[in-house]
Amino acid sequence: MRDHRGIALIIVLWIAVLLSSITITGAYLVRLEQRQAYYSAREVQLISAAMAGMEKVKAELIKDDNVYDSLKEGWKSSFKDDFSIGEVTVSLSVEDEESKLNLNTASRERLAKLAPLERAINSNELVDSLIDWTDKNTDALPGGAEEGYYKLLMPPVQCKNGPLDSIEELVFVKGFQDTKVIDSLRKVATIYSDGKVNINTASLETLMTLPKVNYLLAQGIIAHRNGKDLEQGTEDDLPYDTIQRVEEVVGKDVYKEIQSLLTVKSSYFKVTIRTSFGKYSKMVEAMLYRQGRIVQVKYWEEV
Ligand SMILES: [Ca+2]
Ligand SMILES: [Ca+2]
Ligand SMILES: [Ca+2]
Repeated sequence: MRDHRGIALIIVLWIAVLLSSITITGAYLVRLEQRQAYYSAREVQLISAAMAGMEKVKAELIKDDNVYDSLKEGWKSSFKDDFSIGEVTVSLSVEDEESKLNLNTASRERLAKLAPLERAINSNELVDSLIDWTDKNTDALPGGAEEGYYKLLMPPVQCKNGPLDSIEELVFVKGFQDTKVIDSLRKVATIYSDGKVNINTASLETLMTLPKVNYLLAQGIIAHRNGKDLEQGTEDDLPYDTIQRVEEVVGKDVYKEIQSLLTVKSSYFKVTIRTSFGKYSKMVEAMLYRQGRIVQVKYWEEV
């Protein structure tokens, strides 16, 4: 009898242990589900704030004066400081793609003068390979490569013989396997403009790719538009309202060489948005295309 009681007690204890472990597992599962729901709600909150941020940029671009585009205008200057959307902090920056050199349309001379390509040890290889990759013909330049080279790779690669669809595509091009060059190009090169450079927004690196424009002239173009305080994007800036106005700075001869490569307006605007709440954050990149008063989203990418 005593033994039986003992066994019964053990069974009860075992059942209690089993039940409690089931309860623990159950509670754990419930907690995990709650946490997942919490994560995705947080994610939704961060993405919604990023979308709201992008809408603010669109609104600025729609109300912007389209005579020229400069760094003191609302699409650029309104986003210098972080702002809040609900509980989410939004850091946002806008760059016009016309401030950069278009890799699909630039001449060999200009590509060779673009800082990340000019400074690379294998500069000739990079420039020739890029041109061979995008030009329609199959004749390889001295430092370049065409399908004969790419089809022997393991695995073989199809030589594009057409324009780049993204800067990242360069990773397939001969000589570009050092991704540092691609990273630097992301800041000064584009594939989105019509090929003309906006003299109101162009960086020093971009301006220095123009024929006959050296460091001093490029500095001069920037100093002139920055106004008296020498700072860009401030109230006293003096944007070029027409391309002719740059002639005063560069002189007649240089102006004749570069005028067909210039613009004072921009159409493509890259928006980089970081949203954060506590330890959670999200990065998004979007490309906006403006035509008149219409702004389209070309891509939206979580990075
Ligand atoms: Ca404008
Ligand atoms: Ca080719
Ligand atoms: Ca200024």
